[in-house]
Amino acid sequence: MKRVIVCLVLVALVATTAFAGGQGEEGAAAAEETFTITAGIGLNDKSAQYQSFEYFKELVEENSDGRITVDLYHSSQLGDDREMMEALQLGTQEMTCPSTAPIAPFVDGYKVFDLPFIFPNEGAADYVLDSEIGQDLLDDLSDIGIKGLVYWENGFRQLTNDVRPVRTPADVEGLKVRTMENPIHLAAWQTMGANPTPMAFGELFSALQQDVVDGQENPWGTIYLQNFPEVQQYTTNTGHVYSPFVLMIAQEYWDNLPANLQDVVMDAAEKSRDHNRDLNRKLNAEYLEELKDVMEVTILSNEEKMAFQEATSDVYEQYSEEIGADLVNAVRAKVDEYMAQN
Ligand code: KDG
Repeated sequence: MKRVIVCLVLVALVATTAFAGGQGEEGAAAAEETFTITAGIGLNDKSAQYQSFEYFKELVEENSDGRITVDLYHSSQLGDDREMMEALQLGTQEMTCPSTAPIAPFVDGYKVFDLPFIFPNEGAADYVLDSEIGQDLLDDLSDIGIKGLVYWENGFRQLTNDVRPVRTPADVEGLKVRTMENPIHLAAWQTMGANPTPMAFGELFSALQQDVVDGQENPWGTIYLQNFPEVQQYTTNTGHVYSPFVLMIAQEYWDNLPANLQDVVMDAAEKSRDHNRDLNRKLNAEYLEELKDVMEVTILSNEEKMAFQEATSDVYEQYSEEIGADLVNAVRAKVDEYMAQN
């Protein structure tokens, strides 16, 4: 009988300890704070940019053991690039990924990427963006309450319009071209004799449809996936500007993330950068082929492209001082370094 009582007491003790232990773990888990990242972009959910955000989400949620949830929004559901950056500053949204052009009104240095033809190819762009020059510009965002994580890719921008095929700068004369909200883009189209209008991306399709503007410029993937061929007949591989994307997060939110979760986010940002660049390049090439079936595509020779480069070269002088001549020269030197090695 005594033995039975001892056994019962022991069983009760073990059960109580196990329960208390379980409760302790649950208690600790409950005490581990969880986080939500609300992220928005302007492009639609078929874009390489959205697919890269899905990859980022997967990595972050898995590697944080569910402590961070990423909620994604596309098609300017949360606003345009400028509005979403302002939301990061206000703390009402955590992440976005704008082109560098709409960042330039916040931080002058970003204008360097808007100089026409500054990057001869994607390799040179990667080389500059992933160097100290690119990192310094990411760091400069902390002055406006934003942490720049890495550069993704929007890509080389190509002209579309609904008036005529464009083969020379003279063909651009008088065209009403929508540009991103950036003074250098405006100046470049003005020097070619066009009539540029800055406009948020979310308004672009209906502006083309209603003939508020005759044309616009964006990479092949965007032209195809945003259904621009429905409202645009002609496109030319002007490749006049390479648009980087900046993956960014609200500085205050970042500062409040525990260090191990900051590592998870940074690691996912870097992995998704490589994923994004590969995917974007593959899709841009594929969509150019698709576009040939639905638009009149003009492919310029290198010489013909040079005419566009010459026609826009005044913009360098006009803006060098504002951007910082040292920065412009540093980017050019870095591009030359890349071209000498490749
Ligand atoms: O998601 C990115 C878009 O918001 C925008 O940056 C696309 O290149 C773009 C444009 O023309 O506005």
